[in-house]
Amino acid sequence: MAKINFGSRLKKLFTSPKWDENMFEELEDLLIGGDLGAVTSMEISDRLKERIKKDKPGGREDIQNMLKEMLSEEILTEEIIPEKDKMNVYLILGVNGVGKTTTIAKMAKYFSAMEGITPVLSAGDTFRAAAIDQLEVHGERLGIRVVRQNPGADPGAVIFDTLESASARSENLVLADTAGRMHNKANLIKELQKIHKIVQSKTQNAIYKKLLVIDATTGQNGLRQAETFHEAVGIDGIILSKYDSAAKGGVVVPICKELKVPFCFIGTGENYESLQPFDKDYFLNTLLEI
Ligand SMILES: Nc1nc2c(ncn2[C@@H]2O[C@H](COP(=O)(O)OP(=O)(O)OP(=O)(O)O)[C@@H](O)[C@H]2O)c(=O)[nH]1
Ligand SMILES: [Mg+2]
Repeated sequence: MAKINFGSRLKKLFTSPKWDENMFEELEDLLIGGDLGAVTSMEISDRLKERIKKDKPGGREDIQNMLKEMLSEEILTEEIIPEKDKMNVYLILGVNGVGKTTTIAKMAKYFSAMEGITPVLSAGDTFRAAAIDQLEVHGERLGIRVVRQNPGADPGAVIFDTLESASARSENLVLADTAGRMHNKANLIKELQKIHKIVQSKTQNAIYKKLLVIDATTGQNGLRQAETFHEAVGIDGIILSKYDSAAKGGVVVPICKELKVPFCFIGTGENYESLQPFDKDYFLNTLLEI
């Protein structure tokens, strides 16, 4: 979308004096432009039309709230809380640049504040030397141990090592980084499937989750990323990153609708504190400028 925000445009549309056929056509276009996808946009627009006929809203705010309610019904969320008495392993996935490594650091800080949870970071992105260093810097700043090997090492082996040493040290939360880039997409998928197999074989008594990071600013592409990763290894939860940079993120709705995978965290900035459990109210109020 161009410069004006999705939420502002919706507000302007709902302020119009007549809620006629034209408005719903424009609404559908706006929703598509807001990354809700063609099918969802049409459905939502039709449902809102019915609802307006039936419930006779008093004005713009009423319609905004009707839309919010409809979108809220489509969004799945789940709070992720590690279990103290078990080994918890979270494999963080996503294409390059979405915010995986930063999110791991934020999660480490977030979870280490919970009583009885001791995180350890696993430098599973061995594809780039800088990725290992980046994780190590976060670990140093946060005072959290990082398990690493040399660049080019087998990521599965790094994560395997992390699990072994974490068990020996009574650390109970492994946050594992992964590469978002390989020579090509098929390679990336194959590599992830390999890592997944290793972790799975090693975590029969652990709580193992594969969490995908989606960048809020990438638009419809986010749905394709989610489909690809879900098909390759199965995703247990999604983290929406960079929700601070623009009022974009409509893609959350078609992702939930299509894949039935819940959103668990929302990232709203570059510092360690900018991570919260995914709250639908916050998400939708920001998206719709309510
Ligand atoms: N504004 C904003 N920036 C973020 C957020 N999360 C991450 N970033 C920034 O996004 C950039 C990429 O973050 P990384 O954590 O390195 O992303 P990555 O997915 O690990 O990237 P690769 O390892 O290259 O695949 C960095 O400049 C981060 O500071 C967020 O929630 N908000
Ligand atoms: Mg990274």
